[in-house]
Amino acid sequence: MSTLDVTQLDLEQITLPARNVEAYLSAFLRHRPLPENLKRAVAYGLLGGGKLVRPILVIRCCEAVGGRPEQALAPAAAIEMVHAFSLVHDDLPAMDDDDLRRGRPTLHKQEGEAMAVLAGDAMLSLAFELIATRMRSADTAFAVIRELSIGTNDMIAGQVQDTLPPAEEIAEDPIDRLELIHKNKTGALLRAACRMGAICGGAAAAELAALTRYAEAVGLMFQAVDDLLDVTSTTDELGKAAHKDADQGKLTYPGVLGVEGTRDQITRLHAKAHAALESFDRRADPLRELCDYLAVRQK
Ligand code: GRG
Repeated sequence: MSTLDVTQLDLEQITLPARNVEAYLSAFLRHRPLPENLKRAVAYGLLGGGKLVRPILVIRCCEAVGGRPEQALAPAAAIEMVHAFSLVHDDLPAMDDDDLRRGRPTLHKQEGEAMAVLAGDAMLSLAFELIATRMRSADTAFAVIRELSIGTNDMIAGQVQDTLPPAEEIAEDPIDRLELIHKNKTGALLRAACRMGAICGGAAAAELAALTRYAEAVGLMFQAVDDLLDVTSTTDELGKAAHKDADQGKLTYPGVLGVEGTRDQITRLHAKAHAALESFDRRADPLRELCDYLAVRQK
């Protein structure tokens, strides 16, 4: 994997669905009556600068099982709202206390703490409103809401395990503990994204199971890369504070496995994600390429 060169990947092609999702979110916000200052805050936290990895996964998983991208657009937009909510709340002084996100001031720095709390709250509930009001099939909407609510709650559990560890020890071995936290904090939403997309595309049980395996490997890999970048990149390159994990005494892949060990782990997880897609045809190629990109991303 380390031989893979990010400049050889067709990023335009891989991220194609992202622009539709941004346009969809922007139109949804424009038409949804809300106080103007709340709308501005939600738009600031939600649009412009994110990689839109989760919505891309939703749409590409839908396509991998034979669905059309439009079938997955509302769920794709919804999961980006949940993700944006988590970032806005994570940046608050009561949590990570960050000033910089996506290369600009965090929402609470821009609009104040109260508005950041409320905008995060609004994004979370607007996500579910979007699915419930925009999806044609009530059965699919129900299944998608099930996945997104479970994913969101597992992500919150992961945040608690990471930042407010429960009194009972969640795992003895540091690598088990690390994987449990990241499976929840980062992995749960990526897993929900893949499952939501697969459901929208009408996946068979075996396809859903395979895409879940893909998502779980990509989820851990995503975090291992994130931990590595925190150590190896600058704040300017990342658009958010670098070297924060070690400063906060967080359990990280480089902290447990070292930098080289983390690179090996990324290679293993990358192979695992590809193996999960073995039974899929060319319609899963965008998922293969996305996995390649996520292994070598620089921000
Ligand atoms: C506050 C409920 C609550 C949860 C917070 C998202 C999160 C959980 C914490 C943020 C810190 C962190 C390192 C989370 C792991 C997930 C992660 C790497 C998020 C960043 O996602 P990207 O890289 O962000 O997809 P962009 O900016 O591209 O959208």
